[in-house]
Amino acid sequence: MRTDLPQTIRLADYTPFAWQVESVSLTFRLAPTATRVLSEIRFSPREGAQPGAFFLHGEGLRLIACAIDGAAVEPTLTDQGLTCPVPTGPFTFTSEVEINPEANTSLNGLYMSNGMYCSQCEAEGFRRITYYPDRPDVLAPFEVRIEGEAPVLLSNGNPTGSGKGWATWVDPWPKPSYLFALVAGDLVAHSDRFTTSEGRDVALNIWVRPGDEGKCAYAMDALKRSMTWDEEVYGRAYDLDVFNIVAVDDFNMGAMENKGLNIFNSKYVLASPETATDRDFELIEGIIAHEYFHNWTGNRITCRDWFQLCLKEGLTVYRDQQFSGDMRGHAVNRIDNVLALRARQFREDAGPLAHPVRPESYIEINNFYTATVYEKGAELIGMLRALVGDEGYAKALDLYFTRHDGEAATIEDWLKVFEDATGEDLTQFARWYSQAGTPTVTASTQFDEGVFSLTLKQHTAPTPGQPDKEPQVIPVAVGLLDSNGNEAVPTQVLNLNKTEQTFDFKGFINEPTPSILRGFSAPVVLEIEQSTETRAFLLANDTDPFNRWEAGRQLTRQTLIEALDGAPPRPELAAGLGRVLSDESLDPAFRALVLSLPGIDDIAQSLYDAGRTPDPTAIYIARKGVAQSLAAALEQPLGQAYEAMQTPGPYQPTAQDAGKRALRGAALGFLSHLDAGARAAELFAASANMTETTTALAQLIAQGTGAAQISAFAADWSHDRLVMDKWFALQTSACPPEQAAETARNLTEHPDFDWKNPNRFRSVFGGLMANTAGFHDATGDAYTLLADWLIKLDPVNPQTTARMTTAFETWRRYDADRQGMMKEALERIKATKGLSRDTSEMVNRLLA
Ligand code: 0A1
Ligand code: ZN
Repeated sequence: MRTDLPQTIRLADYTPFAWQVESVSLTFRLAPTATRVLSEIRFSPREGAQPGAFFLHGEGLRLIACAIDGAAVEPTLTDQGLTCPVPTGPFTFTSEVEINPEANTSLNGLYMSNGMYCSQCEAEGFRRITYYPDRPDVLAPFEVRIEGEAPVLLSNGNPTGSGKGWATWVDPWPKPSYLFALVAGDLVAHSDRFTTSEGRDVALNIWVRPGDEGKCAYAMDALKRSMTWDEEVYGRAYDLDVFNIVAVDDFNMGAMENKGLNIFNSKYVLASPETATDRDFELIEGIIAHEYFHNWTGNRITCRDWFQLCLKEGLTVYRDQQFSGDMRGHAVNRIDNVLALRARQFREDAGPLAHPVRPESYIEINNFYTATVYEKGAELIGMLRALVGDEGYAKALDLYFTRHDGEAATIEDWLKVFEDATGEDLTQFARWYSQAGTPTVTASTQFDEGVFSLTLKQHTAPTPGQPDKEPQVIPVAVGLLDSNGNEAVPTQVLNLNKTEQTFDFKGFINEPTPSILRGFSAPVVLEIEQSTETRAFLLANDTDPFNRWEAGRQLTRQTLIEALDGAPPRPELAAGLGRVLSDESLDPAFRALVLSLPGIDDIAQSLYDAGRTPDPTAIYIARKGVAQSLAAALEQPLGQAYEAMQTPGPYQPTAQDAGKRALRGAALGFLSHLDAGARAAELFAASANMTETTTALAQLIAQGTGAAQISAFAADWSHDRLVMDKWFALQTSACPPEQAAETARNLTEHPDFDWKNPNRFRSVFGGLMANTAGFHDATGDAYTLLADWLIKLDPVNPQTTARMTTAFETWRRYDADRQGMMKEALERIKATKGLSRDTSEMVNRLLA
């Protein structure tokens, strides 16, 4: 029972822990319903600290006994932990507790998945395992002994011994408790080795359930490439003798960077050409890299408190994006990242959940693993780099690693290394960490007597708790093109740091065309009045690939909005897209991105920003109409691309082949409007890889003609959980909007709908959320269905429930009827008796 109301935790209240933890020794006696955890923790008073009451976190633990220096103590227990009197000098605290992993459905702490023991401790799960100062600024070396029947018993660090029914591990690197991990089960390894630049011979293992060992090769290869890359690009080598990765089916997030023992959602490890798509391979590569890179940015240097989460996450996302760019091509990678940023982070920043990259308060920290902390956090690093240059960045990072290795650091520490390494004053830049909201940069131009003037204004709309914003430092990369499309002024970074500034470029005879915010040099919304001709000119000529794509995007967005008002697509659009489509000098992956139309959610936000009330159903219809007319105008080159982009021979998950398949898929998407899915049906029948199979199936489902293929797919793949997740997701995400809620409801009645498995739950309901017109269908059926299921899931898995309430974060955009129905759904969730702290914080913020 909770004895008090949920508390707000504030950055301003930070106080250090008054004791140092010298060492931790843990013994686990594993049993599914009654695991015993014995701990021995050596504490000593921290120099200069003011020892207050001694408090250890602990939740859901049955205390068997505890002692200080061997003498039994009777602590005061609350539902959050224990307090007891302690000696003034160093002392050893021992305890024995009992926990029930089998009953733990929250997947937080020690739990069971398919008979395997598995832990998840970030952010505050360790307190569900034993009594401990469960905060990231308490670092200690850990020794672990595991006793259990499972053949494989794993923990952090290096193995030091094992026998029948036991194993011991020592992790010499002091770490916070959120990086602790334990896995025990009947697992098999896909193994390899890696020799570091420092000459350390490291054993690499990917542990999976028997039968899955044939699906680990790609993840292993990605791991070795990540290790090499971090040595070459950041000078960071691995620091233990083993690196273990475990794949688990029941997991709330993507993966977790526990020291020396990364735990992964199996979806981001297991892959074969038959079962995984190009996108799966790309995600596996990126997430393997992300977790590995955390070893230095997160583990060796960790966060002082959870407000500093972006210190490890923003930087690690930035690093994994750099890596993916190096592996797969920077232009396409940047566009993909910006698409994701706009879809998730801009949406968050524009709604009731907007918060700064470094929030100042929270109720449940698990609700702050957000696109703002991660993706916008990464954008801030990219801007810092643009401001100090590549060399300054490298110097600052070297200083960061030497100065803070082994520490729990803050954003102030991070900015200070940049200031010390480069001499820059980053006082104003720091506002990016404390001000929420996406700045709008409005650009206008003037040409007068050979001088081209660019005026930039910045404005950030109010966000919850932040009515007024100060101007930020915005690096705006700009280039100027002459009338032949040649670079008249190559890219330079303008430093916009006032509300309004004008930048002059001199010496022109004819007025140049500006290409602004090249490479998306800052996470802002750029507003500029441009004619259709100018956009078409930039789409044809811009030398910056990001802005070339962006020009096409602006054209398609404008066309979609005009189509809503009944206007036919402008001919410039089909002509511009046709040229890109057939330009063989361009990367197919880039061409596919230029051809992809903005989604319904994107258009809805644009309309809302322009002061209109979006109707998702109308946008769906207009978008379909535009796609049809583009398909008709470009039928011939689309058909050609569809034929030319085949990838004969065995499937290869390379960026090159994936790009061809992406362009082929984009062409198929248009052509399906003309042939009622005939090509898609052919492709489905002939396909030997999951990318083409799912591309074809999605088209058939969207056309409403896929019943036979849906059944065939299920018959082929009912034995494979990850593939069946796709089967569930495709149906809810791709089906015609008026069928979405009904499709989702029917799927929840399917015998394989294991709703306690987060991947399966997210397949059905994440798919429904992604079907924007379906989710917002005027009946409100989807709102009701989702609310019903969130209410059901909350007591079982609060974290996943809370995350999925974001389906409603755009509710204020819509008309009164939809608003009323969404509000009612949220109110109903809010009124649920015993609602978790996680979900309750989210619905309160959504409704505020
Ligand atoms: N640190 C991990 C993500 C993660 C966060 C929280 C979790 O449980 C609440 C699990 C994983 C990462 O960035 O990969
Ligand atoms: Zn991370």
